[in-house]
Order: sequence, then C-alpha cells, then structure tokens
Amino acid sequence: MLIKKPEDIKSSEITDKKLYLSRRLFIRGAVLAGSTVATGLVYRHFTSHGEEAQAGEKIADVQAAPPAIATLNESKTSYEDITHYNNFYEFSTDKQAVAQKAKNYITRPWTVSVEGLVNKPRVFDIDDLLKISPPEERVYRHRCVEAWSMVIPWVGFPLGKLLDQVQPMSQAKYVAFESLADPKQMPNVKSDILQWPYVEGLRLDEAMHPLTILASGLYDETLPPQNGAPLKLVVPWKYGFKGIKSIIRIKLVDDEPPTTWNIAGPREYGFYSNVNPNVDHPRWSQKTERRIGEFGRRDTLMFNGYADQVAQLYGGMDLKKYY
Ligand SMILES: Nc1nc2c(c(=O)[nH]1)N[C@H]1C(S)=C(S)[C@@H](COP(=O)(O)O)O[C@H]1N2
Ligand SMILES: [Mo]
Repeated sequence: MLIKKPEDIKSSEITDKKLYLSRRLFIRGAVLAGSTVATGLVYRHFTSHGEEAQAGEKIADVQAAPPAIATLNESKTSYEDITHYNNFYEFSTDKQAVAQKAKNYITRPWTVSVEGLVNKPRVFDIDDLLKISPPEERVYRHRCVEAWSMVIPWVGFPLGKLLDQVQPMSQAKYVAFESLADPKQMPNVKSDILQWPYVEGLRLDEAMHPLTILASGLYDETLPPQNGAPLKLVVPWKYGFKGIKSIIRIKLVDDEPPTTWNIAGPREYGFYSNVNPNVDHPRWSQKTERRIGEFGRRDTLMFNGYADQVAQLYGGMDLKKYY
C-alpha cells in the first residue's frame, strides 16, 4: 500500500496533491491501528472511574482516578453539519458561509512557534509537530456559548505532549495561543468586527490535562479549512470559542493572557469559559442546548459532562466570579 510512515514525509513534499491524499490515508490507518492498542486501557479506566461512575462511588475515589477518556453514548453529528455550521470569524460571521469562503485557504507550508518561558523554544514545521505523538480519535461533545452543541470525532493528540518537548520553566503559569491573521486569505481580517489575530489562553494545568488536545483531523480525515486547519485546540469542557483555530503561535507566560472574546465583551466572556448550566450568559441561557441534527433541547451538563475528570482543577474557586 502507498501509505507513508510519518518519518517518510518531508515538509518539502507536502503540497503535492498525491501525497496529501496519502496523508489522509495515513491518518485513517493510524487511528485504526492505534485504537486496537489503546481501547482496552481506555475502557478499563472508563468503566471503573469514568462518567458512568456508580452513584455510591466516593468523590475521593473519582478524583484520585487517572483522567478517563470517556467513550460517549451519543450519536456523532454528521460530517456535513460539522463542516457547514462553523464559527470562524476571519472568513465570515455567517456559519453556513464559512465552508465556501475558506475553500481555497492554503495551510501548507505552515509553522507553529512554541516559545516564551520554555527551555527549548522551537519553530515546528506542522508535519514535524504532527509526528510528536500518534494521532488518536477523540469523540468529544462540543458546546458553543450560543447554546447549540455537537458530538465531534476529532483526530489529534494531547497538547501536553507538545509542551513536554519544549520544557516549560517553573515560572510558566499560562499558555497563550494565536491564530493566523492573513488579510490576503481571510476577508474579515481587514474589518474590525474582532481584534486580530484571534487569541486564546489556558492555565498551564488546563493545558496539560489529558483531555486537552491539538486536533489535525476530523472523521479520520485531514481537518478541513473551515474547522481550523491545519491545527486547532480542543478543550471539551469549555465553550467552543476557546478552541482556537489555525494556530501559528503557542507561548508560555507567567500571567493570564488576553483572549479575543474577553476583549470584545468582558461582561459576556471571561477567561475560564467553562461550560456551566448555572451561570448564564447575558444573552443566552446556558441551562439547555440544541444538539445540531436533533429535535428538542438537551440539558447542558456541568463542565459539558466532563466534571469527573476536570472539576478538581477548580476546587475552591467561585465559578460565578471566574466565569
Ligand atoms: N481563529 C478562530 N478560532 C475560533 C473561532 C474564530 O472565529 N476564529 N470561533 C470559535 C467558536 S465561537 C467556536 S464555537 C468554534 C467552532 O469550531 P468548529 O467550526 O470546528 O465547530 O471555533 C472557535 N475558534
Ligand atoms: Mo462558539
């Protein structure tokens, strides 16, 4: 078969159309191969400590458990909906128009600079970055602050694996992320609807959490432009806007970094942005959500259903104040 191993792929070859197709196959092969090895482990953690932990199980047991990669019992949203209902304001504020406007978006060659308070700063070629850790499928809930949701099968690897490579210094407390802002390709970057480039941030412990991934694929295929190619952040217990797209820079810093939506509306969007049905947004209740492709509404779950794995990150914090 013509599937190339990642170490065979040179960045100079990447724009070649044929290779692009074989990359897609490579991701698919790796996901299938990876899942046979990893599944047993995931299931074991999940059934003893995961989301379906028994009612009588003590909180202490749940908190001490290794974070589980939950397998969801919810249907995946269709590929069509995931790729045609997008927020990517650099291209359009009309969710249904993003796919068409981003159609010719060029994402090779591409570099990601990982810098700041680290011992080994490095500018990664995207194809070297994607070799750091084998691609894994992660089927996650996605909850937008606009009160709609999806279930998305991402392909990616934990952000922590990348951060390990650059060795954060002890002064590093937060991680700042930056998107590409290219006025030649992205029509809205010439407008002032938001401040560009789009920026986001996480606390370092949130960034190192095993549920936090960098995604480069979707439904076993290379991430399409409209979903944030070539690399986006996915933090499943936070509102969708934390999932910054088309990342070019990741900087370790000692102070809480600015975030695009907090700059645009500080009363509406805080730094943490954890999914929380008990803290309403001024314009949208966060108690329920519309699952794209379903009728009716669902109750929104605390931390988007990932409370067992992440609630301990916020012990003692007033989540109404730190929204
Ligand atoms: N650079 C950038 N990243 C972004 C956005 C954006 O406008 N620009 N929108 C955010 C919002 S509001 C959401 S809900 C998700 C949508 O991701 P999806 O289209 O892959 O579902 O991307 C987030 N990341
Ligand atoms: Mo969103």
